[in-house]
Amino acid sequence: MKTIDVCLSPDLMHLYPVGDRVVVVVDILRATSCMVTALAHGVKSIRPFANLEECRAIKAQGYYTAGERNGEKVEGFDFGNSPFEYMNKKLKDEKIAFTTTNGTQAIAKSQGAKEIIIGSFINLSAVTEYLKNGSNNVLVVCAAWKGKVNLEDTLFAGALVENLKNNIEPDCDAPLAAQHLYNLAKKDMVGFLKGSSHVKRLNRLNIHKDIEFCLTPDQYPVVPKLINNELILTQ
Ligand code: 3SL
Repeated sequence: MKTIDVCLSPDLMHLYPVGDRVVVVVDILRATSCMVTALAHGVKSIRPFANLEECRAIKAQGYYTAGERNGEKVEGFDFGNSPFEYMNKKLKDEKIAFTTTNGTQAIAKSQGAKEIIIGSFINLSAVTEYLKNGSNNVLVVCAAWKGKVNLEDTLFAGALVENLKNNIEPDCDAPLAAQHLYNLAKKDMVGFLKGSSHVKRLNRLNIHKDIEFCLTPDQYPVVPKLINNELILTQ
């Protein structure tokens, strides 16, 4: 049987060889939720950058610049990191260069994987089906917060483990821990996450509606995939 493991922080990536795995990068609040929303609403491609200045520089090549640092839109960028900004007709068939505090860093640290796809609650079932049908072992990479484990990405990893329990076997204890946590939280994820660090951080910035949106499963049946350094929809 195929296996699924969970890397709870990008700082633990050295423990996980990725060359033969499909990596699911997850940053529920909010980077991967934005990526899924943007592509589902017709954005042509998203180029993720770990480095802010490299992201800024590529604007000259016809990209919109987007993203945040510490939750706030980067000065001079076209868009920030709220999924609602990407439900925008102006962005149809356009290319976006995207950089965030944790999400795009996790993508950079996953380079070398057999495949890199993007997961969030809003495309949970599509990602589940994709992994069920694939032939590779799975690693879920939680973007976390500056190396520190967070609850919302762990819950998503647990949701995948739970959904795939008849098809893919947990590789170690992190997937089991995530699965238990998800089963505790699934009836009311917003309530479960009330005291979590990033929810408190976003609430301090008055970003409330994004939280509920990002925790609402299955809004888009799409699976963004990294191909030649660009996230695109292949199906
Ligand atoms: O760290 C990230 O990648 C962001 O998603 C964080 S924030 O939600 O924009 O604060």
